[in-house]
Amino acid sequence: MSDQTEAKDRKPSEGLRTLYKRDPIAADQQIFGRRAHEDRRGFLKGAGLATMTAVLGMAVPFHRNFPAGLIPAALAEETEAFFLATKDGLTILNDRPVNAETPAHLLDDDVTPTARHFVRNNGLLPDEALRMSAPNWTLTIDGEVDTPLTLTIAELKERFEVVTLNLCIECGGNGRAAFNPGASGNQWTLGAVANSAWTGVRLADVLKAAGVKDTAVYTAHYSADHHLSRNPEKQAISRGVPIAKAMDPGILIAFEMNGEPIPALHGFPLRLVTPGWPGSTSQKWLERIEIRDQVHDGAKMTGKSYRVPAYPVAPGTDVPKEDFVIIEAMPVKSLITHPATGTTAGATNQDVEIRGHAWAGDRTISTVHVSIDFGATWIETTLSDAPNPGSWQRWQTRVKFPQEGYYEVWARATDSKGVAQPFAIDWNPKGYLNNSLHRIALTVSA
Ligand SMILES: Nc1nc2c(c(=O)[nH]1)N[C@H]1C(S)=C(S)[C@@H](COP(=O)(O)O)O[C@H]1N2
Ligand SMILES: [Mo]
Repeated sequence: MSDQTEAKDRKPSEGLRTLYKRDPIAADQQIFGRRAHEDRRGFLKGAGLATMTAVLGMAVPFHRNFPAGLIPAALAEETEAFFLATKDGLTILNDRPVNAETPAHLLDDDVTPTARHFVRNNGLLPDEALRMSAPNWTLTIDGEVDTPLTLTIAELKERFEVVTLNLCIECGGNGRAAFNPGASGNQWTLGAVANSAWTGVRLADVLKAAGVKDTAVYTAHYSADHHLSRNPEKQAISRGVPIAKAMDPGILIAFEMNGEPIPALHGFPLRLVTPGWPGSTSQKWLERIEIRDQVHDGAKMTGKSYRVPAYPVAPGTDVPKEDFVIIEAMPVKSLITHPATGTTAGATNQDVEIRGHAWAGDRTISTVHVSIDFGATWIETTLSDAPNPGSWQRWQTRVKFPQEGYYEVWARATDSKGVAQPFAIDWNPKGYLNNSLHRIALTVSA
């Protein structure tokens, strides 16, 4: 993919122009994933055709004449707030690293469009990687295997069955903002979850080809992004899964997202997608999977990262480190994606459609109920089957509101083992796994 194609496909918007003014390094990383220059002046000096085209959103016929260090006049008057060029309506939590979530009503599609998929980066995008063309990218499988493999993406496609699956990725910290006492980390509200269509080969098939030894215990995922410090000795994140989970045919080594090469922000050109487990197990910019004879100890595997106490604790409890366990499957959860919270649902006794999605880690959903009377009574909704394991499930129903005024709609999903979403948060020190029920506010007119 050339820089030019990328710029054209991504239709950089006014928001991006603003970002270029405010923070060219962050903007450059978002588009090209390469190290930008030390300041805006330097950035513009070094800007080539691709950068100018991206910034302006169109061709620049006389770009060769553009004086170094000058800021395009089209950008001079921009005053908008920080915005991600390739995203549609996301809330930006952080720009270094980039973290952005999606308001619930923008997650209404069964298959989440790329522009609405949340972004969670622990470090900085790979630089060389994105300029490197995908054909040269390789994935190495080594460690406790009979035959270590190093394969290009073309070889992966040739040797293994290519499948497309709708897969739900949710960040382990989704919902953290509601914790009290609060927990440090990204203050995700509801929208660090998405269900895009991913195309790739099954991790299990590749591991079988390498021949996993009896000594295999855990995977270790390595990628090309940078630690925030840019210290090459440090990794932004390197997590893994138990070998039994790695053999789950639902996990993909993916090279396409929604029918296109995976965008830079989401792991171009290769990533893991491990549905139902914390998003951190879905390593982006994937270069290597080492099979280990013990639990992985990479960045964000140890300490309290992606771990919860082994037993329920009261809010605010100081739990000793050794009592924490690694989060595996994510718990049952649902979202109301229509109507949008804070809107007028319609008039008294009018039929109002309420709908959303539900998902449950390695399980499926058995029922979703909604309440419009603050939980006094519950209505069972119509639930669709998942198109494939690992996808969220659509639920919907129609309700009538008996009189004008303020209402809340509450949704509550129950999984295939009979576990339902809790009413209140199951508190833990790092703010993970908040699957308490989703509530929206609606007004009904006379
Ligand atoms: N290499 C790499 N992979 C990564 C991350 C990262 O920072 N670097 N973040 C992880 C986390 S915590 C989550 S929740 C998901 C988010 O995927 P997305 O940005 O495509 O939504 O990517 C995971 N994979
Ligand atoms: Mo995450």
